[in-house]
Amino acid sequence: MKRNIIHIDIDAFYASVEEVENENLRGKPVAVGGVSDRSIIATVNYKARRYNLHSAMPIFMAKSLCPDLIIVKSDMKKYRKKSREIFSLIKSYCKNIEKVSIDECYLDISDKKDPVGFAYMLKKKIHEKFGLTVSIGLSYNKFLAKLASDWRKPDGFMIISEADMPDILYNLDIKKIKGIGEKSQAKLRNIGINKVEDLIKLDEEFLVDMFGKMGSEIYLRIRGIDNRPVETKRIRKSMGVERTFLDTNDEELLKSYLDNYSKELAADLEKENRAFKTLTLKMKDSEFKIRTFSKSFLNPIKSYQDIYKHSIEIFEKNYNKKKLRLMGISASNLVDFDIFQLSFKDLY
Ligand code: TTP
Repeated sequence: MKRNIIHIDIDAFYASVEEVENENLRGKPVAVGGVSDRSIIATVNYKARRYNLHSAMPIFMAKSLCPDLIIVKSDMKKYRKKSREIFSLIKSYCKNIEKVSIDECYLDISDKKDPVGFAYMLKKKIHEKFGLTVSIGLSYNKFLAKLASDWRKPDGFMIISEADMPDILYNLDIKKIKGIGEKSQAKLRNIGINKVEDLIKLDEEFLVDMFGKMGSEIYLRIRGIDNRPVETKRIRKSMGVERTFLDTNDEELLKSYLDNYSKELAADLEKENRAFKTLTLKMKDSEFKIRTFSKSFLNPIKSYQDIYKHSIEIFEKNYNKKKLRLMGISASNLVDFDIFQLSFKDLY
């Protein structure tokens, strides 16, 4: 049976939340991030995007491109709370919801008689209650719904039907396909493959050779095929935080990022009442080479202090002084904290 799936993405999320809260910001270019020149931007509003500002850009660079830029210090607690409120409003209209990030979700609305009307109704309700605009994509699978929501940002609505699919997909640049990283893009462009219409000529084996398991996925996606269900009760196998930043080998700065990530990860674990037994540090250097290092614990951990201490330990042991452009930490081997406490108590 043909499904109807929508992907909802809040526009310039953190910046929009700040604009709604403070009317002095409206109509002006706004960035949310760290406030010092050495820090980077989390996001910018659409006004600031006109100056070519974007996420992960260092503040000093953003200021030089847009001298009138207003920088607001990010407040994760506030954005998390807002995100919970928005998702709970959406959930009151559709239970088949899969949250994929702080500001994005999929809904399976195959049971709704008027999917277009439903999508517009949701846009209106979210705007009325929170003053925020969202972009929505409607299609018959998750991959195309996400592609559609990205198409007409901000405040967009786009439908990709089966009939539209070839025109939209085949013209797409290969960089738009998830799983094709910058290195692979360069290799493909070298052999004259720039668009999906070129990529589609390659057989599955070639793609598997090039991308591993992901190759089969890419093979299907570029043909508009994606059978993944909207998973309403996704059991998370891991939780993590990662960010791209301006290439640096400044160890103090890198450690300060780990400090921030540890706080964020601890807050996420707290919210989901989880602890974990394996911590992984990921480092991507300026040549895009990724290295990961893990450490496992007999007793699960969850506090900011523990996460920070072990992240620093893994970092100090393995950092090779090369300039990094991305770093992340993730928690796996997750355990439910209540169960953990229970079994712990039972033992003593
Ligand atoms: P996105 O959905 O990627 O971006 P956005 O909502 O700001 O803008 P768009 O309208 O293009 O969707 O990210 C959601 C939030 O996550 C964003 O508001 C800030 C945060 N974020 C970071 O902190 N660092 C990053 O590098 C990115 C991409 C996002």
